[in-house]
Amino acid sequence: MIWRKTVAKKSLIAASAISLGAVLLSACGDDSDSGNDAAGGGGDDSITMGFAQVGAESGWRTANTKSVQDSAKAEGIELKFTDAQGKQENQIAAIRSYIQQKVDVIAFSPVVETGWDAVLQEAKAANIPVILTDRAVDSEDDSLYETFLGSDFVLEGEQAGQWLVDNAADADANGDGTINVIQLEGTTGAAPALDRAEGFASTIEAEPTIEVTASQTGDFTRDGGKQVMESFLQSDDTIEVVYAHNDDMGLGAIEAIEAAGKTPGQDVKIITVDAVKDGMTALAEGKINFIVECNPLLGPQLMDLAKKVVAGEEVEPRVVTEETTFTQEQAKAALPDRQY
Ligand code: GYE
Repeated sequence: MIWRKTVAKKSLIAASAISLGAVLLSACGDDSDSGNDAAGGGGDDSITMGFAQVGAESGWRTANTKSVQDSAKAEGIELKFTDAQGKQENQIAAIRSYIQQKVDVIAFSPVVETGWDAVLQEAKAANIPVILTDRAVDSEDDSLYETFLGSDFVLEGEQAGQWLVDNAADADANGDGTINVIQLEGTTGAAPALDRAEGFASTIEAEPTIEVTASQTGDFTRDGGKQVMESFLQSDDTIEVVYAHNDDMGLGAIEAIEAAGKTPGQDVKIITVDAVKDGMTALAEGKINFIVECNPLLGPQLMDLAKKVVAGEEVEPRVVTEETTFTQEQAKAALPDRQY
């Protein structure tokens, strides 16, 4: 999509990835909690944030929620938190209620990319700044939010695809010269599902033996991944690779693969995104082959940005989180210190 490409470009020029350490340091040195009463608030200096979370669909989301809650507490920011249970209408209702309550700043992780302009116009009219966290919106009007803090999902898809290109020969379990890949997509219409599919597809083009033969949403849940994988396995006995848009769906697929009498990680190679503890454990055990990290610990950066926008300071329009990738050996080394 044009908008996303523009932002990606903008991010290369304008946004510097803030390292977590630097943010933590600066956050430690600043406990001024400056409020912007023009934007609402209770007339004192404390900041109230309304946060509309997607839901609790995955290990990533659980870690993200905890990070936001812990960081708000640490920074003395009053957090009003809602869980939209995966429904856009619930998120819109939560944002409207934050506008009514005249919070100082609204942050949310949009469940899907489109359909936000009306409610964001309402926040703008009420003079309440909005921060997009984790997922982007698809809107022509970038004056509707101050900044977008989160990962580069296209890059994540590219990294997943690159691993497969590099390991193509190894993935051809039945030795017929083609690599039969199935894709477990995230929530339909969500930025990470669209972008992870796009990055993967454009990268595997480099290796014509790789073919995505089926692709379906598992809604970022373990159960969803398991069910879709079960039905794929019933209709196709030649699946050699699973590319799952998150660990949870990959873990569900592992259950289905084992139930079908196959060995995940060997008969069927598995690539996922997130690198939460359960995913990293399966990677270290050899059941997953490669994980692209997506960092859920956005809380410290979010609170830092919130303080700045409430104080009327300029912030970068795009803040990209730093992340890495893990092979099985790297997972073994990283697991003991993994926080989530
Ligand atoms: O990868 C997935 C979660 O938006 C980056 O949402 C997030 C994604 C994450 O459900 O596990």
